[in-house]
Amino acid sequence: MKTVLISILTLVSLVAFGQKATTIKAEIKVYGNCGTCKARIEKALDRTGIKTASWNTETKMLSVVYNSGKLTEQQIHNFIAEAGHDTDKAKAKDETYAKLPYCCLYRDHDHSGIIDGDHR
Ligand SMILES: [Cu+2]
Repeated sequence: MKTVLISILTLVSLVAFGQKATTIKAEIKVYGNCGTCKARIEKALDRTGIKTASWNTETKMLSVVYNSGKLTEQQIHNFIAEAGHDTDKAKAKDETYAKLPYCCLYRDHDHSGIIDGDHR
């Protein structure tokens, strides 16, 4: 009986520990072009559970620090897609993408030759 009780206690504490909210840092590839994209992506992640979010216009990598007790990484992908930007795990709806300004169209336009600082 005592052994059973200890086993149960161990199991309960393991489950409790497993669900403990932890701060996770993730690197997510987000498709986009310019400073306007950066502002849009970071604004989309200005919400509860996300501590910091910073998108690099050069590498197209988003560094995000979030609370895994409040949201999942997939939800972060979905928030970005809702703002009009594709990730490798979530795709923006065509009608959302179509509303982006020209400089932000990353799917069918190659902006790599544009040197203007705001449109890299
Ligand atoms: Cu843009």
